[in-house]
Amino acid sequence: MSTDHPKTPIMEQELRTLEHEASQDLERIDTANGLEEFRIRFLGRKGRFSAIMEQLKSVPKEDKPRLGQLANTVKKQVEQAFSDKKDQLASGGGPTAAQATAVDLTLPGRRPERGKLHPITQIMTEVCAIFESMGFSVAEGPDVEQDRYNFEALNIPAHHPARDMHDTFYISDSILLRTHTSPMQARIMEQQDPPLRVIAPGKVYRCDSDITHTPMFHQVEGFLVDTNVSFADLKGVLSVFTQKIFGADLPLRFRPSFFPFTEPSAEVDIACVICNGKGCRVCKKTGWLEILGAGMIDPEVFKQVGYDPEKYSGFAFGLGIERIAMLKYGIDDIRLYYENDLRFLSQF
Ligand code: 2NM
Repeated sequence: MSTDHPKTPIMEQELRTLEHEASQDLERIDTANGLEEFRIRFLGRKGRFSAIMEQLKSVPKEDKPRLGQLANTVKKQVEQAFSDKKDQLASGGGPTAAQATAVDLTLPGRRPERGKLHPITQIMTEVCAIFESMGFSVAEGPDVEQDRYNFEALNIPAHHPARDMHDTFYISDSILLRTHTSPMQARIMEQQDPPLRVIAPGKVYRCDSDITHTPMFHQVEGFLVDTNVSFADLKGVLSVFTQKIFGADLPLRFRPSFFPFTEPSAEVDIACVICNGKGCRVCKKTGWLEILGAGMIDPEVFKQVGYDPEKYSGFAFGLGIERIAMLKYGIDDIRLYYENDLRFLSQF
């Protein structure tokens, strides 16, 4: 409590002003000379503090302890600020020791998030690598194709009912988006003579959309042509492939089927990878999953590309990458692969 002695409130006011001015002055100082001037002005023998200490002698006795304490506190603060500033200038103007320790430098850094390949790209790469390990080479061709390579050369003439299976996007009467990657194989057979072992990976297009179909999807089709190629060779190659992509000793099943470009043709099933053949939601209680189509190349295709069907035989197969990815990961809606949702994609 202050008394009504005139000097007491004035001194208190003066101390507060001094504190404020000192801190403002210090902030502006950026040279050692400036700092020395500051010291003389505030803390020196004839400085502002000495003057106040002098005045302190003449305040009433009952106010002395309180004002003395206040003067001491303010002086200590100014001295501390002065010494911090001195350190700061000495360390080249960087942060003071107090400022520097305000940040915890021992905290771990923030790592940038790593991107990764799309699951379809991953499976595509894996499938190609397996066939490459069996001596197949990889050929890529145009997504926009001629009717001739997409259909005619593969034994699907105009008005053939098999065209209905393909839900084709036409660009003109004779130009279309390829509905499979086999046009590439017709192109290769037209240009090169057997023996041939080639796979054609890539995007294909069909006007179809539901939980198991998207209008664009990925296929890998492959073929092998030589003398004396048999259905047993096809079975051997496909067994190696399914074992490598789904796991060893997986039972396989060949079911008779029809494709215009192969005869005989088969659809190939693997024992359900989800329930191990017992029957579940994914295999619709059958215990089997269809994973690819295959067959012995139809002599009619050989005639179209100028091979002698009496001399050569071959097999071919085709598989959908999205379908393999769905079975491998137990995904029941194909559209999830194309929604760009990182919560989904980052799991693979
Ligand atoms: C399949 C099923 C069966 C196939 C045939 C050919 C070609 F061009 F060599 F005749 N390439 N791919 C083929 C055969 C594709 O996909 C389900």
